[in-house]
Amino acid sequence: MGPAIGDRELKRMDPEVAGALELELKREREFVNLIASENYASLAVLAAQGSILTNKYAEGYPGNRYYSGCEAVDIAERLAVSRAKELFGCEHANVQPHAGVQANMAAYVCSLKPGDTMMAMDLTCGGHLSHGAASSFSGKLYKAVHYGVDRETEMIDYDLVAEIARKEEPRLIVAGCSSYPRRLDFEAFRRIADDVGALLMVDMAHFGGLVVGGVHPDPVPYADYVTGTTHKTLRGPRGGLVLTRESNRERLDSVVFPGMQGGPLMHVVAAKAVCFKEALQPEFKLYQETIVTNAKALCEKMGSEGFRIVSGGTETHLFLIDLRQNGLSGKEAQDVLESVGINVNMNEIPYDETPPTVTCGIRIGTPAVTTRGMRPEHMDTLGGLISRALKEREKESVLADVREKVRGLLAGFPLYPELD
Ligand code: DSN
Repeated sequence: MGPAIGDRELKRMDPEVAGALELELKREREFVNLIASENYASLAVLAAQGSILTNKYAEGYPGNRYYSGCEAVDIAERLAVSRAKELFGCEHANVQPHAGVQANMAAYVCSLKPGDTMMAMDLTCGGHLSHGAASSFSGKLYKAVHYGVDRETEMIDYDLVAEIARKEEPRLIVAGCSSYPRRLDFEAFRRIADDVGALLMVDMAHFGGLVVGGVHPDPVPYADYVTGTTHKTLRGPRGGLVLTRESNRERLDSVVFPGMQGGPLMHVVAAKAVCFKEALQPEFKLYQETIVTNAKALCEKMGSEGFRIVSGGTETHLFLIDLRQNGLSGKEAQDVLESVGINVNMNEIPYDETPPTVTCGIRIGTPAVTTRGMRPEHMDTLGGLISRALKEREKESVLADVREKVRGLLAGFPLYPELD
């Protein structure tokens, strides 16, 4: 019952899918992954996620299910809930949301009626689609208003957030982002929410691991609901979770099931329990600290190479480069870097007017390379290679040389050697 990648039965029964898994393993090994939202789950997480628990229906909650035979999955879910509570120091955790958007939806349904006003970070300034973007359910069901970042500093101006809140009187304020490189001030958000009688939700999908590691402020004491994902900086299975106070427990649990979801993905819930156990180990704190020092080191290197860093730096696991002065779009930069074995993602920069399929910037994050074992000195090398590839992108000989050097760098950081 190991991870599916090594499963002989899969190769026998479905060589095409087995081939896709093998191709993905090769790709993950041969590329430097700087996509800020990705990571490499442990073999223990993969084993739980690729397990027989996928067979079980378990609508309801431990001890109170709509199916018989839930003894084993109850153990897994109770472990996941109690470990999440210990990890984040919260009163209640719901570990059933299938993903981050479902976790956000649960917090919205708990807090809002259709048509109510919610206020969140603007998409181009670092917010997420599910924070009220017009194309998302959140922008269709609720009246979404947004705050952004200051055009000069490219950081949140909390006085301006307060001013917009007083004008719009939202029922819910959302703090959280997917491409904002600075720490969030939850005390300020709480003050603003209290001032206008709003609830406060924090979406820590990106920085949940940093919170555990003590390298990002902790939202739990301030927020009514904290939502998150387990597969980014937390390095677990693809999934979501919601934390709240005991007084909101019944409401939240009934909103997730039967309100929004049917059977929970018990194999994923079990893998979340494993992820939380890993995150409770002392070395996880060091891992999170290194993610941030790596991000700072790479960001400084890119700055010293003459690239414009949005907001002038980073305090988290990610940073953004504004490429307008370099004469290429985010999409072009993403493609050039992919051609030399480096994955980043094109990303809008604050007040970007290009389509999201083009963009003026790229987002760079260090959770995955840190899992792979890289340290600040490697960020210096990597930054030099990224810079050379982008600046000399027209010269095939330079790109070939960079590609070779990327391969050489990765040789020192084997990935999933046990899966051979
Ligand atoms: N797609 C994720 C990210 O890359 O930030 C957020 O859902």
